[in-house]
Amino acid sequence: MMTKCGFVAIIGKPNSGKSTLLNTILGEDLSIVTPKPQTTRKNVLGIYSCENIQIIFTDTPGILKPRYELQRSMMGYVAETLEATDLVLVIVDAEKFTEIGRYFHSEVVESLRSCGKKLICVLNKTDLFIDKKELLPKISDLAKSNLFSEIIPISALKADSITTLIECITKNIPESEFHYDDEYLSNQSERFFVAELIRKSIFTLFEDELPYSTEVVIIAFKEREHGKWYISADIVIDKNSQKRILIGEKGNKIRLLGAQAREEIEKHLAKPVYLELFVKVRNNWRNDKAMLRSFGY
Ligand SMILES: Nc1nc2c(ncn2[C@@H]2O[C@H](COP(=O)(O)OP(=O)(O)OP(=O)(O)O)[C@@H](O)[C@H]2O)c(=O)[nH]1
Ligand SMILES: [Mg+2]
Repeated sequence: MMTKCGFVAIIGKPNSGKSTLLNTILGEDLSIVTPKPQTTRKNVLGIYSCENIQIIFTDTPGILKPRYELQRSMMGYVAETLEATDLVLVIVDAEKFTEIGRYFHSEVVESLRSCGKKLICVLNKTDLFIDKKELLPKISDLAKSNLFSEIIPISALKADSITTLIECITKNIPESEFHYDDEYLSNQSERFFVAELIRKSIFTLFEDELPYSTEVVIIAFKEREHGKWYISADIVIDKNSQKRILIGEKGNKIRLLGAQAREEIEKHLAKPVYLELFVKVRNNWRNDKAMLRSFGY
């Protein structure tokens, strides 16, 4: 049987719904989603296999102008992904989009134009429009930009037009053997996904700067045949003053965080888990290259 297999990058601005789209396509909460921008910090690989088609998606951090070293390496992931891909999905938030020049910085438009890859524009969040006619001027502006070979309106959240998108991707990937066994959903470790789930709980429980100045490092990950798996993690913050907020009155906040994260992790691993969290202060880690390297950036 003829098989097709290709690498597809998912790029776009923060909060446009890249991770939601990946999860909807895979039917699994693989990449963390929160209402806050800049949730995704590292690439997340997700493998879709169906009959004779395999699509290897890379979800990337949202495109932004870097202010920290951390954000600079986040943008490094986007650039790297663009190089090693067969096809690029550019996710555009239909609610925020009016015209291309206002939506994307001109540098972004130029690098899209010169990247030499086929670009498919995915106009997301169409569920927010009761009158779909309001999408027409947006689609026509996107078409006028001459950047995209196709423009596909979808709702990642409501799983609207996902089949159309998959068909369009399938047309644009090469004939090839599968790269991965069709049972794999990702090639990334459980440790990575567990750290992401703890980060997700931090993003949902805390406001303002705190989620952005926090990193999670898995210290121990012990799988057990019988009984609970043991996982311990450091929550790294960049100022001593954040400790009080993270821990809360008599430890109520960190307990809540632990309980919420443990629930998510148990769901993900389908195993009972004992989770221990430690708070560590690493001053200004977001601008410390050596520290960032040790965190895997
Ligand atoms: N109404 C609506 N909301 C959506 C849709 N897709 C995503 N969202 C919401 O948009 C927010 C951001 O979604 P994410 O998937 O985390 O966005 P992202 O592009 O991965 O964001 P970063 O990782 O920060 O770059 C979440 O609150 C989602 O529920 C959609 O199709 N419709
Ligand atoms: Mg994301």
